[in-house]
Amino acid sequence: MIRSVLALLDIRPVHTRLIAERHDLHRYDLIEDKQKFLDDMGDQIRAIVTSARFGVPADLMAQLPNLEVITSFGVGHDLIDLEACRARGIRVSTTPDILTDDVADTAIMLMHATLRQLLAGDDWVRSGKWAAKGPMALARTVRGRKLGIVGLGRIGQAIASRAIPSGVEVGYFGRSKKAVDYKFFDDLVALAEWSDILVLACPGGAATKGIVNQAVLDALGRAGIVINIARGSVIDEPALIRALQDGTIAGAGLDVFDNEPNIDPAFAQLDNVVLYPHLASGTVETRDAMAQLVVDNLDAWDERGALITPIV
Ligand code: 8YV
Repeated sequence: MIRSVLALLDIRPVHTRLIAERHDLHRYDLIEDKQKFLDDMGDQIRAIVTSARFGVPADLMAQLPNLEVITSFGVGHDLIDLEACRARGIRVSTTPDILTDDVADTAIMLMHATLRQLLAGDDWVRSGKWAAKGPMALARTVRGRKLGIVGLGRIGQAIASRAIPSGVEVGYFGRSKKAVDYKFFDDLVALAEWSDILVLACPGGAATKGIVNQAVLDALGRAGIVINIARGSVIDEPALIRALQDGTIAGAGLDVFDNEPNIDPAFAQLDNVVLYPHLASGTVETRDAMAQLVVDNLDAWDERGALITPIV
């Protein structure tokens, strides 16, 4: 038994119960006096259960001197200081692969919903405009468009393989050229200039903060759309909002934002965006599989001191 596990959230009720049955579990999110808990119990905590959304705040990590392992529910690790973990010998696991399909599906869903004006169409039907005014204005086809993917990792590649049958040409920007047939760009502005649809599928964190800036949006142009299933931080969000307001780009489909869930209210005023509440991996099946992998990582650490899907 790992003495003791600190969970920052309920990953899934069944799986949280499994952890509680197997380990001495403390639910940090339910503890009222967190500082007292840390003062009393901080040195007992050997493992953290967190998520891509919560990460591990530096001041919390600093108060857990005997922390050995962090198991995160999600694939992004931009809110966990991996260097600090390495320095302290803390091992870290995430839940890769099992969420790739659902996240890629979400990118494709947002792409079609944005281009084909799904929300305007829904409103056209519901509000009675269809009966009152006749057919809605036509949308634009996806076929023949150029799809630029920022970050051709597992999720980026899954997006590409789903987009190709829709008749798009794929290009990508990333740290390195990959062994794929898609067009490689070593410059993000050049990718945006080439693209009709720019899909962000790169990790968040300092290395990608604000890389989709005004120059990139200008290069994407008036008919261009942005799809973001990566992190809000990848886009200079004020620049994105301005570009959507003044027609610098045509639209956006967004699963992620700065300051979630208290996002900039300007988004709700825009009729050229499709907004989704950071739910790309949010299916019962995928979230259950992710939660099971968190449980399995904890057990593997407990039983043999090894993680199944380590990143550190
Ligand atoms: C997580 C995510 O599911 O995996 C990631 O990086 O952003 C999401 O898929 C989410 O953070 C879980 O809370």
